[in-house]
Amino acid sequence: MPTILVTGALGQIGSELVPALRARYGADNVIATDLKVLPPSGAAAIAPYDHLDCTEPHQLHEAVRRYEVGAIYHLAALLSAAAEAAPQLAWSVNMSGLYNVLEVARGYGCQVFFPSSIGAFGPTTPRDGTPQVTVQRPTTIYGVTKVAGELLCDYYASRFGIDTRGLRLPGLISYVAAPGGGTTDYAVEMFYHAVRYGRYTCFLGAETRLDMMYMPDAIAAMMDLMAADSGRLRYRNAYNVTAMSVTPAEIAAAIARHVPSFTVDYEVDPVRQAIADSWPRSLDDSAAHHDWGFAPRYDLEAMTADMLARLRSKLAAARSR
Ligand code: NAD
Ligand code: AKB
Repeated sequence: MPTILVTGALGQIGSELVPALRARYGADNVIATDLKVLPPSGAAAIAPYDHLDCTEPHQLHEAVRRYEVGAIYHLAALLSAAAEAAPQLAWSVNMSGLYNVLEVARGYGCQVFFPSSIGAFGPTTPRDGTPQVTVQRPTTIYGVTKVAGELLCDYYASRFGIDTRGLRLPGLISYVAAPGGGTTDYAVEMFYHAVRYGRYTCFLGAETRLDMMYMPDAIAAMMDLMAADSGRLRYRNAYNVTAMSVTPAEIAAAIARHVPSFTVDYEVDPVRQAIADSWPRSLDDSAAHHDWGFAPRYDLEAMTADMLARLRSKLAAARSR
């Protein structure tokens, strides 16, 4: 069993991916790393944990050498809204970080997982049933780094034989860790606010339709793709995946079936609305179903019931401490 290294492990995805990888492959075989420096007690709680800045190549080389890493899940990045607020930093973290990961993978023969995004598409992409192979001319710096990242993974696979694998993830909804500056964060916030306050002010318009997925399906997809038979994988840049295509109004209505007094009003943030309006409304993920058996379990109703139950117990436990 080769050791697995996760970058950006303290974020929304890493907080659930690391425990899932450790449950499957053993705690000592999964090294969590992030830019954040944790106090000794925090680092001990999620050991093995190391501080690692993916823009510093020597730190990556040292970690991969020391732990004899065979696979890297490279999660460290700035998300769409955060990237738009700091485009130069986004280029550095998202592009230099990935380049450094691919170079160290080339040197040590590591497998690499790269999370692309629906943000890799743009306003000239077909917005409904967005094909696996189509126009990709995003208008955000986040999208530019995701398309370039996809192409770089493709290049390292064909030129150097590196086993790169990727997903074009939709907005992810989860209850363990807060999202980190994305356009789809509204969906997570809506659940928290429904449980805490019974009301929410949404920064996207009510009818803004985007793809979403519940985190357990996303974690399963990442791990299944990495374990898939490499001979079946036609795409080394990233596979379209989705579980639902929904609007804020539809999520609000699903929550209201469990929290009847829940209300939502809308104060549109023009920056994030423009980003959302440039993204697909629904992806065609048939290539992922065909090539490696992608099969999400949660639709909007199942996700809403589970999310509300989990959030209620999480918030109750926090109150009783
Ligand atoms: P996040 O913002 O929650 O976490 C990112 C983590 O990266 C943070 O813990 C941060 O401290 C760390 N980080 C930032 N700069 C770093 C650096 N220089 N070196 C090392 N670590 C650094 O993000 P997330 O939601 O967990 O997303 C992880 C990946 O998945 C990103 O590439 C993102 O683009 C992609 N993705 C996420 C979603 C989603 O909805 N969450 C959807 C599509 C794609
Ligand atoms: C974001 O909104 O930036 C992310 C994503 C879909 O890539 N959640």
